[in-house]
Amino acid sequence: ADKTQQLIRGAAPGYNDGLIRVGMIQTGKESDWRDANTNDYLNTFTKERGYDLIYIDGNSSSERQVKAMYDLIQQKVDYIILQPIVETGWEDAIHAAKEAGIPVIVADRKIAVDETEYVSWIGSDFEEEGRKAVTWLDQYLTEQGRENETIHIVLLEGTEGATAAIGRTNGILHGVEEHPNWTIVDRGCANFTQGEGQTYMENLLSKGTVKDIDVIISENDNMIFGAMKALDRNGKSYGPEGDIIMISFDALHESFENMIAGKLHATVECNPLLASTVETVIEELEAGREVDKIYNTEENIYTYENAADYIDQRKY
Ligand code: GYE
Repeated sequence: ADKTQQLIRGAAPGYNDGLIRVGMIQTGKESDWRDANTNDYLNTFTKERGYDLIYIDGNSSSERQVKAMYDLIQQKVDYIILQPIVETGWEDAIHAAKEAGIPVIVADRKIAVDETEYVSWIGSDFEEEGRKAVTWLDQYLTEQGRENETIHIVLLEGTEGATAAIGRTNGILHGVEEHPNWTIVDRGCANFTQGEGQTYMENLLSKGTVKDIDVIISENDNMIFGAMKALDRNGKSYGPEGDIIMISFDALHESFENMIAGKLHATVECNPLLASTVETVIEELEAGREVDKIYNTEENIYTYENAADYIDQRKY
């Protein structure tokens, strides 16, 4: 920040230190993706780099997140970064920030409010991620000569009402609809956590209602790691060296290890490193320039066939 900006800033007494005060509302600690995302913010918005970061962990509670927004407004921060758990329930809090003249930058998941209420949204095209997973499955089954077989799919879903879950589910279900021989034999929410992924799969296997599982699609890596534990305990084989086709999302380093070990077929990349784009938006606003409404991240899909080529470059 230049001198003029430093003088304007810090209206609240005691904060006239020239730092840009940024309030950040995080979802919680539900996954390894989330840890990478949190660390990225903590490493970007440092005092050394000119920021005073007020980091708030939402503890997986939407109410807590909304309350945090009002707290930050009261503290008169310069910017609010919002990473919402769910899309709904934000109208009043977002509007209050706007009235207070505090720019809100939404990142990762989205909020269901008019787009004039916030500055920008930075994140992934989750529906496209879902489509990538089914496109890969389609190709793989064809390669295996199984394109006309009945394919029984279990879908492990992320948090209800979260953009990442809504988008991925939509992309996946559209793909399933296009294949009359594919059928979802079971689907349910495991909140993006490894523990719930394991419990969900253990319950499913112990109920015994689903006889055939050809594919498990999990809306993040941690839930599939949990599912793997449940499969192990029930003596079910999976991955390229086993029976069940395993697909997940995020592309964590641990998933590359699993793909190399023959336990995971494919993972759709979702980039958690959003802080530098958020910072760019703040810098543009500081300079009085216009910013885009949407910044999408570039993403790939990785498979057990190419995992060894990429594992060394993976940052999270
Ligand atoms: O896939 C999951 C995390 O919102 C994109 O949330 C994010 C998702 C990510 O907990 O692992």
